[in-house]
Formats: sequence, structure tokens, C-alpha cells
Amino acid sequence: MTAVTRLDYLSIFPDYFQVLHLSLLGKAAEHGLVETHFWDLRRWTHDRHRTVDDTPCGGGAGMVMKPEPWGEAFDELLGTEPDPEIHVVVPTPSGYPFRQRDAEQLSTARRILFCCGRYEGIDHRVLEYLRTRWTLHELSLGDYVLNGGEVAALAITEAVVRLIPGVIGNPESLTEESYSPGQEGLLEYPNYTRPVSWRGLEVPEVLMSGHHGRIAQWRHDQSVEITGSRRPDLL
Ligand code: JEB
Repeated sequence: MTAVTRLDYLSIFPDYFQVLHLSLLGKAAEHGLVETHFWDLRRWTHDRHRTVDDTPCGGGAGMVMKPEPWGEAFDELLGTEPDPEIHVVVPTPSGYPFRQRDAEQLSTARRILFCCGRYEGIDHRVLEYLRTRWTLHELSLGDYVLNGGEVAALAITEAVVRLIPGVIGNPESLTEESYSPGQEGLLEYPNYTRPVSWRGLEVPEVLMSGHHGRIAQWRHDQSVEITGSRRPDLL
């Protein structure tokens, strides 16, 4: 059996992560494969207003998350000793693009802390501090603007947890997907099920032919065509 993976989420909106009690991750937790902890960053503030933000040095629009609450949270959740086995994920629009290979690497980690910023982001010294002690992953979900890191942390979590052995019943369903190594990085071919005729739309005849070779060829051709039109960068 695999060791338990501990996932921690640090955010000013810890309620975002309630959805993790559902479905895939809920089952992984029930089976004792993962353990989750959700933390409100404001727990590590000391003023009456529980302030986590301040104006940007150098001026400009918006607010920046101040470093002190983050530092005190790290002290309590991770200690101060360096440990490269601890992975820290910081979603940020200026991060490295999050890819399947990142999900694969993170799925072997024993411990991951997700640090979810808001406003214009987190004081850069917090990232420097993290990088010198633990294994830091500054990751972006894609080229569009979100209001904070929470939704990205949820997406990354789902991509990671489903790769933990025992979480998905049939490991074959992992290897055939788009973006998995061995599928040559092609997008998936279209799927069909019964009925063979539905509202005047038919399942392609080749799929009902029983010719495994012709079916495999048709699916590969479809994959190449779809990849070429939607994601030529993958070819
Ligand atoms: C992640 C975040 C913000 C500039 C604009 C908006 C913390 N693909 C992605 N888009 N946006 C984010 C992301 C990821 N991952 C993202 C974390 C934060 C956006 N914001 C708002 C910051 N700077 C604050």
C-alpha cells in the first residue's frame, strides 16, 4: 500500500475547498490515501481587522498580500527547517504552465501545501522564502485571469490525486488519456455508446464492425485530425 499523502490549503477563503469532500478526493480520504487540512490565513494575523493586505511598494493599482501572516503560517504548518520532500504549490498567473508531468511529479509527494493568494498576489519575498526551504512550484493554470489561487489549487489537486495509486479503480483508464506519455501527446478521439442510432445521429460504422485493427486506425486518424485543428502546437 502507498503511504498517506497530506494536503494542506492556506487561503483567506478556506470554504472554497469544501468541494474536496465530494467525489474523487472524498473517496481517497475515506480510503485513507490522502488527508486534507484547510487553513484560514487570517488565523495568523494579530490586528483587530485581521489584515492580510497592504498597498504595493512603488505604487500602482490594487493590494498585495503582506508577508507576515504567511511566514507565521509556515512556521506552524511546516516548521523552519529545510525539507525538499515538502512540496509547496503557489498558483500564480506568472507561473510555469501546469502540465500532466507536474501532476505526475506531485502525485509521488508525501506532503503538499497549496498557498492561495488573492488581490494582486503575494509579496515576492514569501516566494523567495519558500524556494530556499522546500520544493516550490509556482504554477499557472492557463492564459486567462482568475481572482485568486483557490480554483487553480482545486484543479491541480484533482489532476494530482487521481494519479495516486488506489484512487482510480482501473489504472488502464489513466494510460489511454490525452497528455499521458505513450499516447504521443494527441488529443482523444471521440467516444460513443449505445444506442447506435440516436435522434437521427449514428455511431460511426467502423466502431460496430468488430475489426480491432480498423477501429484502432480510425481512432488514431481522428486523434491526429482533432489535434491538428485544435492544438497544432502538440503535433
Ligand atoms: C492565481 C491570482 C491576479 C494578476 C491578475 C490577477 C492570486 N491561470 C491563472 N490566472 N490567474 C491565476 C491563475 C493561476 N494559477 C491566479 C493566483 C492569484 C490569479 N490573483 C489575481 C493577480 N495578478 C491573485
